[in-house]
Amino acid sequence: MNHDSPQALVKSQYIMSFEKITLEVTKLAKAAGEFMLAELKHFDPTRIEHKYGENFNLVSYVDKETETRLVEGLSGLIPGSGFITEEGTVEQAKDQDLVWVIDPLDGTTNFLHAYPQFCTSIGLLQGGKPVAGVIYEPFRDEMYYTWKNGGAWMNKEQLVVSKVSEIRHSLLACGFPSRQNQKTEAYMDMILKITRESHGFRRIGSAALDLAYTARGWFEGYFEYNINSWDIAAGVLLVEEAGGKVTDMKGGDSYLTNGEIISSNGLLHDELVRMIRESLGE
Ligand code: LIP
Repeated sequence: MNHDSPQALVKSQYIMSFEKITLEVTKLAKAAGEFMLAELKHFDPTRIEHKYGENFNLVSYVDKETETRLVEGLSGLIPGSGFITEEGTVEQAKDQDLVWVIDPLDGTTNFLHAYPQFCTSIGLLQGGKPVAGVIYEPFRDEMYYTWKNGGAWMNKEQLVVSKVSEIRHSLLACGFPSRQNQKTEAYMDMILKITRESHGFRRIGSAALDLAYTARGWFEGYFEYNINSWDIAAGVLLVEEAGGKVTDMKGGDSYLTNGEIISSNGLLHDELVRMIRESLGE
């Protein structure tokens, strides 16, 4: 794909194509990553805050300041666009057609422990459907970007999902919900079962990177529940544009709203959905 080939949006009044918008967003993501790395050098742990009074639900001024900077830059890219953001530093979208969905620092707990797997994740929805996405992992200086029908890219290299077609030959990723609920025991039993029937799991602590690593073929699949739209809005399009598949845990397409996601290379998706639904009794 020639990045310079303008692709005017058919039904859009915007002068920039999603391709050009995406490439502009990579510049904002890069600046956000540089800010995170600079702050990490002298981060004071006494500045860790707890959301909702929960010990495991962490945030800091780095998340909030990064979000503020991204919102300022994105507002100029598409005037009148709406925002759905993890830290709520801006009025949240109501009925705008184009909406940015932002996790300014995905992998917050990793960052606060100086564990180097975190990123910034910026998705763009049109009519509630992903049309562009950028994920930047500053420690590896790896920029993932995608736009609808434009392919999935990392530092100008086109991404393609893995060709492994059976769970028993797969490496998977998952997230563990921090809050206990009625599914937790069945979910953990399922993790144990699938661990034995695959090559194992990796739990990164960043949904956006789980999706990016699935798009680049490192993982054959990633799933999680109790996940937020801002964690996955950019990564779901990246996986689909790399040839993969994304559904909710019932095999439907409500993953941006119902807090459940299963993503994969597409080849073993049905098997993964079946195993998860059997384990959760759904
Ligand atoms: C994180 C998600 C991850 C989940 C963590 C946390 P945050 O987002 O990306 O998949 O397992 O509990 O929610 O809070 O670092 O932006």
